[in-house]
Amino acid sequence: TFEEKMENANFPMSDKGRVYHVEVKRGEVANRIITVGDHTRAEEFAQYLDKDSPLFRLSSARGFLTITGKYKGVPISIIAIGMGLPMMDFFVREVRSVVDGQLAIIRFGTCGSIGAARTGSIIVQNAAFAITRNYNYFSDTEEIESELTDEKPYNFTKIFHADPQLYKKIELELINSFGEDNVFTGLNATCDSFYSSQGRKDGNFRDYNSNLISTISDVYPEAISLEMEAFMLFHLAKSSTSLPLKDSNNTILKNSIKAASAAMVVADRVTNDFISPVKVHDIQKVAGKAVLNALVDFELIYVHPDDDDCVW
Ligand code: R1P
Ligand code: URA
Repeated sequence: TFEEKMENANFPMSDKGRVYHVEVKRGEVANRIITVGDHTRAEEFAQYLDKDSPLFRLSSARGFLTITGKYKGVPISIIAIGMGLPMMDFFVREVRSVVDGQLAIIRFGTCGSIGAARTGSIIVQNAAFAITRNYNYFSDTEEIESELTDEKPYNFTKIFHADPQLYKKIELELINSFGEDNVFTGLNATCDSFYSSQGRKDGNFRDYNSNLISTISDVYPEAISLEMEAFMLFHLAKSSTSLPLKDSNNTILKNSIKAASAAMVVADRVTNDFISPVKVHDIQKVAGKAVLNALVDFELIYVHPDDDDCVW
């Protein structure tokens, strides 16, 4: 357990330099990161890391699992974060604070399909917007039911984009592994609930979401998938500040984080089919290698921490 003395309520860190929720410190996370939701997916991907390099593993009390090693000789971290927008926010901000240089972060998750992709296929999410429940709409049911309100039950954000070079590399590796017919590229909706803001019916709550999927098609006809984290990753990458590092042309590097995302379709929201767990593992085995290959092939500017404790 994490019992080091904590300092600085603004951005809490332990006296040994560990961040509060992910619990890693400088030298424990590489600049190239694959992030997943599920811990077993992280462990499956970790099996591909070089056997002749030591594996660093840290499981935090708040549900983050960090595994750092090398793939084809290149330092890589695989980080499982659980689910949802706040977990992505904790992960990106805390890891950014303990890693020097540029970061390349690829999310590999699962998603629902609202387009042509059937279960078992892969969606490269080259852009994302968020759908959040508009809590105000639910504050006065009488008003809603008499349609006296201008509020809408769900809010849609603008679109944020993946890094174009990074997502194209992932797309190419996935097409090489799964074939062109099984890989779709397009816009993703990141939702703040698996249920209400993804248009699932749940008789235990008044969700006012029976038209949500058709509203998505009206607002963003190009949207093809639904999941719960990619938007926050792209949004934070876009908001990331420039680095004091300079590239070979001596210009200051803008946006220190390069991000991309792909997900396997587990829920077909058109046919209502749901994938079997065995199939998920089969797909993960192939997809893990494809994503690792894309990540090590991506150029990054970084500095090895000059620290005896560095695990890579
Ligand atoms: C919901 O079942 C979870 O699956 C998807 C969603 O984004 C959400 O986190 O991704 P992961 O499989 O990576 O967790
Ligand atoms: N993850 C989601 O967020 N939604 C789905 O339908 C499937 C996986």
